[in-house]
Amino acid sequence: MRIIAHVDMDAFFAAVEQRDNPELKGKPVIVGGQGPRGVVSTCSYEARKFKVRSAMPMAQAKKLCPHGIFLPGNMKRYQEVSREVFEVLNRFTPIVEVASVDEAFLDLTGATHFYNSLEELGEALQAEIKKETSLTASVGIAPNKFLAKLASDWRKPQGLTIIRPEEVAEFLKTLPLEKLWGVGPVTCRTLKQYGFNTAGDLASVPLERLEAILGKKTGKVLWELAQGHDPRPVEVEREAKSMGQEQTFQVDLSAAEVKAPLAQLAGKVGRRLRKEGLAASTITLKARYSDFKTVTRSRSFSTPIYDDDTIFQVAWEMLKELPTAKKYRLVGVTASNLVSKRQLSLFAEPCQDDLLATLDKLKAKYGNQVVVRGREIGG
Ligand code: TTP
Ligand code: MG
Repeated sequence: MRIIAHVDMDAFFAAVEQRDNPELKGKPVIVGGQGPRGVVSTCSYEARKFKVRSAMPMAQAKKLCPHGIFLPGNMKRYQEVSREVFEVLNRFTPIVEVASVDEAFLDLTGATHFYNSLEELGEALQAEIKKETSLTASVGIAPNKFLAKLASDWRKPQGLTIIRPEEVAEFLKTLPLEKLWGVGPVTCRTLKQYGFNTAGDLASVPLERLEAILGKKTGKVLWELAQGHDPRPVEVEREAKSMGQEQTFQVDLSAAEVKAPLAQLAGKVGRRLRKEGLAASTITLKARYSDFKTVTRSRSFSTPIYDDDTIFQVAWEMLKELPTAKKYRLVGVTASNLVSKRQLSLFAEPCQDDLLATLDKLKAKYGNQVVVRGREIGG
């Protein structure tokens, strides 16, 4: 049997702010976009008493908690602290999967014999994180990832919840469907129409019944989860470290002629980022001149990006800064220092996101040429 832990930092962005500025300790701190359409990224537990929540419009948070301390957030800082946390986790096992900026899975199967009990192991994780970063974490320990994540969420902040194999059925019996991995609002509504309300309800019918309602694939996955089964391994490097696209030209091109292909490359990189739900803190331009000399230029941002326009603008500016008389054999655009987009609600632009999603869908269905932006054909 495997022993999997899920570690989730408490009120992460807000806790970092409170740690870096002790005057904020014990106060309702709300981190999020400050613009008219800004949303709450997260808030301290003091602010949660006023019913402020992640993803809530900032204006609403201000009404609920007028005396709160509202901060714009500093992604670069949170990523630094995040790395400190992951370093601590790596002392317990090399099998650490970074699930988000403040969340990780650990396969501790081989580490348990150093401890007298799973409680002791969980407490050691929390204590070591606290000692090194002065931050608190909630920890869940269970036989698989699905259950470990449920467990870390069970009691927050500073919770430690252990689900032993013999406790799994009891734990799932009353678990609302929404908590099952991959159950979105649509699936949830469908299942409720058939009278299912909890994981226990799903577990109590034959597999074929769920396959008939949800299709073979989804039906099986959910039925297995409802039994408390989750075979997924802890994957050490789940996220790509970078994603890039490059193009070699039939004939060498001038800077002006490179503009259109560069825009197409930026669009491809943007689309891949969005498909994976990622955003890039760094964009790198690669250029090979007609004499085969190759140069790269990089630019980093504190607000990670994922839209074609910005990726293109950044790459194009870097290209314009290269010596003007050069001709190009090849150009490439690479996105790196990737973060998951969920961490970015701080900066989200809903309208732009809707447009991008629609364009991505069209291109996936009808091919890259279905919608072409002016600059991609030299406009
Ligand atoms: P969470 O772990 O979901 O939230 P949290 O750590 O702030 O609070 P807790 O775990 O104690 O409930 O997310 C981690 C960070 O990701 C969070 O600090 C801010 C960011 N985040 C967003 O930017 N937008 C969101 O909608 C959510 C849920 C999180
Ligand atoms: Mg958290």
